[in-house]
Amino acid sequence: MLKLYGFSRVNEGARGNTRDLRVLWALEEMGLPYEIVGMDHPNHDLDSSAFRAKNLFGQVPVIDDDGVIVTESGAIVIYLARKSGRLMPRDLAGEAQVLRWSIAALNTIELPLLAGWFVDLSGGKGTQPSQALRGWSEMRLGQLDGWLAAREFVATEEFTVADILMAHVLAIGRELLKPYTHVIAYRERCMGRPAWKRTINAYCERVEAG
Ligand SMILES: N[C@@H](CCC(=O)N[C@@H](CS)C(=O)NCC(=O)O)C(=O)O
Repeated sequence: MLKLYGFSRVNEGARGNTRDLRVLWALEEMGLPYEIVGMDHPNHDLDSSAFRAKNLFGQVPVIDDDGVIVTESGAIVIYLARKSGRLMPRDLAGEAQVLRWSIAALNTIELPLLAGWFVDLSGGKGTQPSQALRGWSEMRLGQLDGWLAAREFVATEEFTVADILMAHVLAIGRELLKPYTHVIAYRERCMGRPAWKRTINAYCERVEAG
């Protein structure tokens, strides 16, 4: 049975936003059977040598699919899409669009949003680097808004794993999103899916704050 290493306890600020949710959401959409190996972050479960042998960075999510270890949320959801034949076209051209937008989510969009969030959280709010990162984020969100104006989903006409990654990444910049109405509508469209609602509800019941 496929094992997903995800949080069972994590600090209050991160709870509900952690990247294991990307994988849980994908598994729920695909209907693949799996079991969760709960990791207690405050208890330093991620620092154990057994876990570090699976992910040298000591981070979740990780999957162990009968000995196939995959880390990195983007790589995991793409692996699961290929395994299940769901949430990604099977033809090369369609798959290329999913790869393109998965990498755009994790690099072009997540990078400025995450860096800006981190600088502000670390006491840099209002500083020149914080403002520069905000400007960078706004530029990318404006460009994405234009792309989404005439599209239901980001990569293809159907919902794909690229949408899981993009919708989840956009949570980081929630307060910056306000002017970008197409981005907001897109995120709501993705997060309105029954599989996401089941995923976040089960996570909130299971994962403790600590
Ligand atoms: N690039 C990785 C990042 C994973 C990551 O940042 N995981 C966080 C939770 S969202 C984590 O495990 N943090 C605990 C730590 O770094 O100690 C991915 O996309 O999977």
